[in-house]
Amino acid sequence: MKNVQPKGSHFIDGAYVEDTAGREIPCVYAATGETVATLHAATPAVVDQALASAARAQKEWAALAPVARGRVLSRAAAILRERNEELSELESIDTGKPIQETLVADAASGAEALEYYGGLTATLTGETVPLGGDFVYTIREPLGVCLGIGAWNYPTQIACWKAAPALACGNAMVFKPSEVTPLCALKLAEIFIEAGAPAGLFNVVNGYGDAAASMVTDSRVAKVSLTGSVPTGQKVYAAAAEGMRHVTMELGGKSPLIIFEDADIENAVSAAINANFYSTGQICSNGTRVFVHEAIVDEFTERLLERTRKAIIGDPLDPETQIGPMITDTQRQKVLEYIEIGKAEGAELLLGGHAPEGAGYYIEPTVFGNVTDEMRIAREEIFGPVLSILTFGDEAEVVARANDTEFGLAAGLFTKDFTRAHRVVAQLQAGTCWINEYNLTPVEAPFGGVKMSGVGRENARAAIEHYSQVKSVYVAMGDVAAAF
Ligand code: TXE
Repeated sequence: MKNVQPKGSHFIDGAYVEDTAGREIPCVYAATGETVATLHAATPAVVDQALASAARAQKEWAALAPVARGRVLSRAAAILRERNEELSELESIDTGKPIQETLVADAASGAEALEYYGGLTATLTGETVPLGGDFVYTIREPLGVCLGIGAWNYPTQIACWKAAPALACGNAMVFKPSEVTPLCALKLAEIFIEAGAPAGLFNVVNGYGDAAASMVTDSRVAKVSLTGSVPTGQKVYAAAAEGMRHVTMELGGKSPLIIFEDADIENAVSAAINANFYSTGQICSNGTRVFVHEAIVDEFTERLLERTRKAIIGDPLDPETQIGPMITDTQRQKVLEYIEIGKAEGAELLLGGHAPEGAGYYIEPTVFGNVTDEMRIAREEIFGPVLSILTFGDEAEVVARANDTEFGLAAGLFTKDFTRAHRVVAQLQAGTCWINEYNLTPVEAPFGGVKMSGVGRENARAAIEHYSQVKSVYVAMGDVAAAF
């Protein structure tokens, strides 16, 4: 294993920073259980240094011409692309995701976000509102210092999805990665400096939840964007409310994937595979409740099992590997418990369900049949490679059942009937829907949840609304009327 120990645990004001007084953060390679790097959680002094330098850099950054800010983002995108191979390898070590995924889905997706917002930066303007003589003009202003808090499934992508729109709007960002994937965001911080960003504009503070919590309520923080679980989202949202801070919450899901009787079965099976087994099932928008019309459920299930049996589980750094380990042993245990719950609830275990012998936090891709709506495996976010097949008879029934969840992140459907596709999508309670696809999240499209899955939107122009505020300026062209 190559040496991945960073020069310091944090990246602040343009340089690596270390404070060994902070609690240890072991970075464990999930494929072997080996500790590949040891970092230290941020102490209050480190947190203070990060916020102070971000506040300083934000003023300098916001004073630049927008086109100059955009150029820095575009350069950062180009560097991510040039280093894609090296960054993908690090991502695979940090997360355990297969290299064949990380080569196309992580630094590459981060680069797209930076390209998109790099181009958008100089187009962000206010408007003029005529009032018949007097007029109003608006100024789109940055919020200030934004705090990004990341989950462990997509450390590079999450950092870029938050940083790119934040910086485009003239903000600075302090990013707190998940404690189980502390490595990748540090590289992004290096790249921003190389791309010409002022020192302090994008700082990385590693630590546990308490380090992030201490920043959520700091008076220097104007906005908090979290990707994580619903319980953490509730805590962070409530804490941010105290100071009336802006928030974006990208939280969990239990999304439906509906396969109608006229669907193209091979495409539907491909989508179900992507919606459940990509990144070993550790994706918030996964379509884990696969509703299949009763007329085709046997054919669909047979093809799904046939194809899933061929999945290559193995070393994430082997280009042949399609399924890597879970992120941690704790997460694997949680998933194994859900598999036991599913069996006890009467679901039929059709495939997998076991943790293979040997090192690493592996778990077989698992398929349950005969799942019913009230089972916990159909109601709770498992966050692992567990697919549940539920059957349905008609459209109104499946729409009602698909919506019968506290979550609302995503939904997908397969049909050749376009009238039905649009009719059903209009009724689905989800922030992102796919027709005859699943889990594609291009930067050009807004992404985010409804109900308990979150508030705000990432990506696209929609994110600009969540990283800026509008000032209205009334301009009088005549005398002031007063009563006396
Ligand atoms: O997430 P958390 P964890 C789900 C998934 C998983 C479970 C727990 O089901 O099993 O969540 O994972 C920081 N104030 N998802 O523990 O706790 C924390 O340090 C401020 C789904 O990793 O939500 C980390 O950086 N910050 C999800 C981030 O929040 C706090 C992706 C997320 O941690 C904090 C990840 C606090 N009080 C997990 N407590 C998805 N749907 O995408 C923790 N953090």
